[in-house]
Amino acid sequence: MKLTSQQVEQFQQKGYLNIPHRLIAEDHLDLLREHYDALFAKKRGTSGEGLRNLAIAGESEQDETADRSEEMLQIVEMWRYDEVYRQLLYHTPLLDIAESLIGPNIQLFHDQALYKPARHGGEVPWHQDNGYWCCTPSNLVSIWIALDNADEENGGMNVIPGSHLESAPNHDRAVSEKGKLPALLQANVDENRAAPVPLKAGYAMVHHCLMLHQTNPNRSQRRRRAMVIHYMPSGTRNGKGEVMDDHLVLRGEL
Ligand SMILES: O=C(O)CCC(=O)C(=O)O
Repeated sequence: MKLTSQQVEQFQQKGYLNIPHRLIAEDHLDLLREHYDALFAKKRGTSGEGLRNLAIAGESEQDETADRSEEMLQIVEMWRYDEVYRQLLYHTPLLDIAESLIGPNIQLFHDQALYKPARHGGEVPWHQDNGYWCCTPSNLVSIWIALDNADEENGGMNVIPGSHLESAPNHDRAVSEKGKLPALLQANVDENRAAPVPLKAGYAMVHHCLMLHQTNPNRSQRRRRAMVIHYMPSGTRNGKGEVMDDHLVLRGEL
């Protein structure tokens, strides 16, 4: 289902949209959760095989004295490891939303699973996605899918509405109470402007790559599993100025 013109206008003004209709049916959600858990279980304890803990606090991610008690676990390119996640890239309800916002020629920038375990799930400080990516033109959109109910208690998404239309903030290396977070960036924001975006499992939000957002630590008894797919209009250039013609074309053409 394409977005209505009102929804597109809302996205253009606010930089994000809480999609009001369910995108992932219950049986599909069960399958995604099962494969998600299996992959995280398989990769737990490995290093250099696609699983990262973004919440490591220390001088570097390799620093042996770093604090690893918080976990903001990430697997990038889930689709390369698992057929169910490869198929998710072509899920019509998701691509319809992307097409409504970036047009008919859609490539995958990348996807990622972002898992905050119960009780010790780490934070993701305020940032713009393009603060990491430096893509041009900066027209990428991300669909962030809740695989569990995600809210203020377990590290759901918070946003600064309209921030994608403002001048770009500086991003510095993030610092938490436990020290430097070598894997993460951080921008200064006026938190009085922040708005939570609670989502039920199977629902999603879409955000612009310049819209500032953040997630809190998960101190609840509930885990927070999320999956995000980053879409780009064909022809987008990476931070080195190269057209990414080797990335998957999900709909339309290069
Ligand atoms: O899932 C999270 O906690 C952070 C998500 C995020 O920053 C993103 O999708 O760009």
